[in-house]
Amino acid sequence: MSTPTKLFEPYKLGPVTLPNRLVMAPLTRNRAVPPGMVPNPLAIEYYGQRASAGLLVTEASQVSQQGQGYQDTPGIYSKEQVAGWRKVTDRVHDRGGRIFIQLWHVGRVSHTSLQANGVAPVAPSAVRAKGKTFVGGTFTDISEPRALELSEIPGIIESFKRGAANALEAGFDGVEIHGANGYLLDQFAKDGANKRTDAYGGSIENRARLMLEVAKVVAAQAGSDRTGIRISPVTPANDISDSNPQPLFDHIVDGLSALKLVYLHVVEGATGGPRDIAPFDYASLRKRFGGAYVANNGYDFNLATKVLADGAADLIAFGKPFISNPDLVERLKAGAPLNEWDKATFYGGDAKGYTDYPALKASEPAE
Ligand code: 8OZ
Repeated sequence: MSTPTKLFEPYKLGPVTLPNRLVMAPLTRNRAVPPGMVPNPLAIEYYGQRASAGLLVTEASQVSQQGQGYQDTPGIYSKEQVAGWRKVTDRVHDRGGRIFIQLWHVGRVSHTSLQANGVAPVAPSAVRAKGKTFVGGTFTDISEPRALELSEIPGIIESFKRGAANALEAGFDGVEIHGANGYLLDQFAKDGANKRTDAYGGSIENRARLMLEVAKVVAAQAGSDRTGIRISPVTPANDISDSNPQPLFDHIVDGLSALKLVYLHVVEGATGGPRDIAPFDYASLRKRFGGAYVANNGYDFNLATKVLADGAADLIAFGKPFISNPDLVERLKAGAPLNEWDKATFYGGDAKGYTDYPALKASEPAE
């Protein structure tokens, strides 16, 4: 046996008891079925195969058509989508698992071809993100956005609220608000994208307002003890930036803690990249937040074991290792080798690279 680890100890997350500290991070897979953006039937097997995770968080799922930024990502705004997700949650629960859905609005990270009538994507300000999105089978420049009118903001908040209501109807154990990676809520929070001069721009309080208002209504809808949120204070993902992220996120996390959200999921560093891209005091967030701290980005068994032992996190979210290892929990427990992931099948496609990664053979020792 290796170092003693807390990774396989249970954790009480609000009303839900997790059998271990591993969270499957939200992972975009672009296999939803157009035109309705209903979860692929293969998603039933995909999530079901991974039910031994302490908690599964689904791929980011748009709360409205306007909130979609890439081809074939699933939604959580129509009856058909809710029915599709119901089959996923039933399978996960039949296998003894727990699953939250990630509620998403991409804001400016979109393309006119995904928007109703080909209109411009929406953003806090008319500032284009330099970067690409994936539409029509190829990487294409992100479109020029238009600034949301003040009068449209209640509609955005309402779309997250409806997403939360739909999530419960679809049988999810809870929801994770996507406040990270340069999407709408992160765009409002950070001054690289938010140039507004109204109540949603300028000061830290104003820029944090939309994220906190969304968190408030979602928590009221789903229950604060079934509502988590994901943030990424210093990521450069999707061309996002902020001139002074520490006081911004200290303020945001104070607000989230006051709302009694059940967890704070933090992408530490550059999403899917270096953890040390910019100095940031994550311990400050941990200290300010009353609920569970979920740490993410580049964790392996040893780093996870260390931060859990140090009390720096309660749960650890693993991304790519869960793509290629449906039984990641059992493999880490056994010290068994992990399957390699194939980047070519991350986004789009069929069962290949989705539901065909093998679990350990039953004949191999479990411990
Ligand atoms: C990879 C590709 C497309 C979207 C994120 C939802 O970064 C995403 C995403 C990741 O949060």
